[in-house]
Amino acid sequence: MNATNAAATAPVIMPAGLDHDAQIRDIQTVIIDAPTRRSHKLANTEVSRQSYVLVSLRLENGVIGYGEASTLGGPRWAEESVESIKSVIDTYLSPVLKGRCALKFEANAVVMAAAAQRNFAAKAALESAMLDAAGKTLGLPASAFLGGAVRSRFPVIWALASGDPIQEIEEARQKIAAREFNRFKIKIGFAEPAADIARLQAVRSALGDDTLLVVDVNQGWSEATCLRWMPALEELGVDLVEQPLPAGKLEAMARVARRSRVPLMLDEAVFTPEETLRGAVTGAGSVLSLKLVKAGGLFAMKRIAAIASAGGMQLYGGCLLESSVGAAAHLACFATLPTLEWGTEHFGPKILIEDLAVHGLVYRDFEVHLPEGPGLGVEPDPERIRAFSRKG
Ligand code: MUC
Ligand code: MG
Repeated sequence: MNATNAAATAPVIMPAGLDHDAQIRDIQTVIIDAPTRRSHKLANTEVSRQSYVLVSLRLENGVIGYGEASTLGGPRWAEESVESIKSVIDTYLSPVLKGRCALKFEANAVVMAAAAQRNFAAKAALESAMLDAAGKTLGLPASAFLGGAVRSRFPVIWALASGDPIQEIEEARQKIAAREFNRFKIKIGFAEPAADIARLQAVRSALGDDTLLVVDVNQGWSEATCLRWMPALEELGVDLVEQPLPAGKLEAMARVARRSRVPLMLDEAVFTPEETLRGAVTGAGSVLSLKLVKAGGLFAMKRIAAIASAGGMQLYGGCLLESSVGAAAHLACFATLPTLEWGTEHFGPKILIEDLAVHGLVYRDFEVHLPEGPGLGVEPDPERIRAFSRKG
């Protein structure tokens, strides 16, 4: 027998009792609609309530792990909605996971992949809950299962997305004064390009040339619009332009990237490892936004980050307005990446009027901190979960 076969047939040894204690006994899902401090506008949607599916996964030892799946405007940002996520988990994923050991993360991912195609947000929420439960059982942070943290604080970006430059300048100034955020992302693509550029000009001159500015077009421009307006973004000293073109148009985005002096970031265009490889090979972007709703889990997200890095891309810790529960899962993975050139944009907990966690993430001196403690290091607040859970 060669070494590979020997490894495949060797029994998996678990510490005494753990295989039984860490068995998944029950999985519950609830849809949450949490009000935001202001309306958040994107090229393809606008939200004033942020919707999540909260997963509670109970082990045989009584420990409960939590995971969160975030969406933006129903199935508008991506194809999953909270209704579909809840239904896929309840109907297809929970039944195949129940009775399995929560610590067998990769094997559980294989089982989920066989039970449902794609549905990445649903799978990521379940894997987050497994990591939370496993960490609480063993007294380890979730990051320990991914190789351990190489950083515990992240420079953090705030998104300006009301569409009103006066409000946005005021909001940015408040964030800087509170020493929470001094880097900004601006959502464009919902107005005529000339109006977007005028709005950007106002924000840029109010915040000064040194302020880091990312522009997210959310697929709102064509190649022709890019040819006409990218020079104006360069002129304004924009640091990064995110997903200007529709997700499927990688070659067109590569042509825009070749002409641009501002780096382009791939977001909606890249979910899977194969799409990551293609994004790198075509040269469609030189930065990748990492999100659990795209990757389908923390282990997969780490693999995608490695493919992107190997292809020459820089990494950006993306978000989908998660609460501290979902954001903590992202940070657990981002903390273990050898490089994370652009830090993260996990501002979600701060845009909610009330975060879903008891003690949410800490934002201090323009950085967000990796929570300490076992598992994800944050606990949902039962009162708020009850208050914001969808009735009926
Ligand atoms: C996106 O496309 O990046 C993340 C931040 C934000 O403002 O919108 C989301 C989605
Ligand atoms: Mg984006």
